Amino acid sequence: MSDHQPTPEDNFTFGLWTVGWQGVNTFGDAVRPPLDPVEAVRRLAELGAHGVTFHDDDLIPRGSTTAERDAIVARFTAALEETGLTVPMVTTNLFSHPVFRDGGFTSNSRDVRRYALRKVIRNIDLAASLGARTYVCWGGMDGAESEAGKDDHAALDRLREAFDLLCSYVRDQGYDLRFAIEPKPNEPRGDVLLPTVGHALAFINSLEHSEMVGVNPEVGHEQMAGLNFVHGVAQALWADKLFHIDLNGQRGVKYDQDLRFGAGDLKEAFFLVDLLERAGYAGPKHFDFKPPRTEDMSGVWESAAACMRNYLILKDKAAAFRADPAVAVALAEARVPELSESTLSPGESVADLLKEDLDLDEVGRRGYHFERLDQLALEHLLGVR
Ligand code: GLT
Ligand code: MN
Ligand code: MN
Repeated sequence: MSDHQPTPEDNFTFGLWTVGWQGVNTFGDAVRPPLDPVEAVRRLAELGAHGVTFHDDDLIPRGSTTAERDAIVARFTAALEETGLTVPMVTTNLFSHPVFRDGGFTSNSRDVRRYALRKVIRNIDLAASLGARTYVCWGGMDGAESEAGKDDHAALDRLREAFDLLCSYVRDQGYDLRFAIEPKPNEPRGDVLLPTVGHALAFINSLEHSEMVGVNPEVGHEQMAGLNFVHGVAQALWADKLFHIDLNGQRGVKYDQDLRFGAGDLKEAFFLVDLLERAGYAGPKHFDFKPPRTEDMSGVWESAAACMRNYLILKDKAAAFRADPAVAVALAEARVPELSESTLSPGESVADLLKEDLDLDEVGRRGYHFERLDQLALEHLLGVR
């Protein structure tokens, strides 16, 4: 039985903007002091994390000179070397500055779109130099409050143009880097482009180098749209597109809560961990949460540690569920393994299919006993089995 203490082998990662969130929101001022990225690196390493991620502006304040930038990167790199923490993913801030008020890659202003691309390209160079393998693109400002001001067809064309250009840049440089699109239905825009995993997957198929682009689904973002996150992740895995994942918690259809992982919909968190572990997902398990404004810095670190601990607890619970003989019986009674059999046997034809008949009365009476299975899952989660 593990003690649920994370180690770097667990591949847990955190954004600088998560533990560094000062708590500024629409209604409230900052409640916590700025967090030095080097302090974040040291504390995350002490807690057992594997890596740290950042937006360009999280590490290098806007307006820094080249000399200042170099000094910041050197100091940060030294902290990484000292602690062994890695940088598996990097992303770009295309949302805070007023120029991005109508988006980055899809702003109606062509000069803003060109600036957004330059900002990403410069940060891709830094990402590659730090050994990052994934570059996340969250286009939170790429959207609209009114259909009147946005030509969606043109916006999708511009989005495709941006990804085609970024993919060819990465190829030309010979970087070992893939992109992961992060969907979100709304916030900060009234409606965001590519609002769900499904929209993103369909868009990716239209790209010139679609093999270089996957998704970075976030628990709360699908749940904000009332969707089942586990189903979204399952489809991303099925499409071989789960390049990265943002783990956090959300309670229902409301603003983006970014609770610590495990808070919010605990049962969906259980089935998510079950899915990721059984699928052998080997990418970073990245926590994108916001420690609530009620917390001081000690509460921030407690909250970060709890994200990892909850994942490991759920991993044990899910493994125990799968190993339970009563679950094996219930799965068989629920005909779950039967879904993995192809519907037509090899060599069978449509003619063979048409020959058959089904006793509708008898098969219509068949119960599936999913309640038994679900209750077994719940009892494992509740710790009574
Ligand atoms: C922002 C957003 C997150 C994204 C980050 C990546 S920034 O905090 O709410 O979901 O993952 O740009
Ligand atoms: Mn979020
Ligand atoms: Mn996120």
